Amino acid sequence: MSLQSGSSYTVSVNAQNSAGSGSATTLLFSTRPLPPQNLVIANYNGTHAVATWSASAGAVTYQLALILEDMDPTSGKVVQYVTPGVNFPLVNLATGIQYQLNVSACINNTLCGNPAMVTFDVNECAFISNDCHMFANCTNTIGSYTCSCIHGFTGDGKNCTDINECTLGTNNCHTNATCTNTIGSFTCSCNTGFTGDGKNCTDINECTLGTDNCHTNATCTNTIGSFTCSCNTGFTGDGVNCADINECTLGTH
Ligand SMILES: [Ca+2]
Ligand SMILES: [Ca+2]
Repeated sequence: MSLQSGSSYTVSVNAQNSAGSGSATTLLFSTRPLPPQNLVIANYNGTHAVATWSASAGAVTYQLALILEDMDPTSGKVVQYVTPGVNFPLVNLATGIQYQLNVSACINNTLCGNPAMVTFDVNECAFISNDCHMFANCTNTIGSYTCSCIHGFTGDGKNCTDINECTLGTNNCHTNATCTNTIGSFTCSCNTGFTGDGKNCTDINECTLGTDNCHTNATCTNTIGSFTCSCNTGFTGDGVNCADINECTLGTH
């Protein structure tokens, strides 16, 4: 004979012999319900939450036990029996505590099945003020929380200061670029005479681009990062200004 959990049964027994049947003896009994399924803490809002679960077959009431951090089952405080109930509000939760909620399905308030269990705590990172720095990430942990500085900042999470990547040399600016520190990061810009995104900088050929200022009668020579001008044969000057040499006057003809 197979029995279902969370069910009530009646068994009648009577003895028989050739002379007939005796009076029946009746036994009433019930089987314990299975643990509730899908027990979760939902609608979390700071120090308030709602425990929800799926109904157990045969359950008339549910027994809730809220167990605190030390996890000693004997410290579990029976919250109450809820009827019929597949949810229960949890209020005035305290920070810094790990909670365990046990929910058992009961046929009556004394015949309860094994509990479903869920652990939870107050999420200090949401809804609750915490002392993580404005440039830190807050991570909830069971019973507490941690703070860690975000990328580009250094510190213990309660205090975070900008990392100067330019003076520390932890930037990836090109050799021919200038690093500028910013709050949380840095920028790279190619130096004069170079072009690129600051991470890669290549020489500008001012001579072929025609952006040089060499004189009409001078020859432009590209250099890495700059260029030079030199007056052509027959002219004198610094390359930017070239004057004709009067070979007749100078007697160099
Ligand atoms: Ca920085
Ligand atoms: Ca150049």
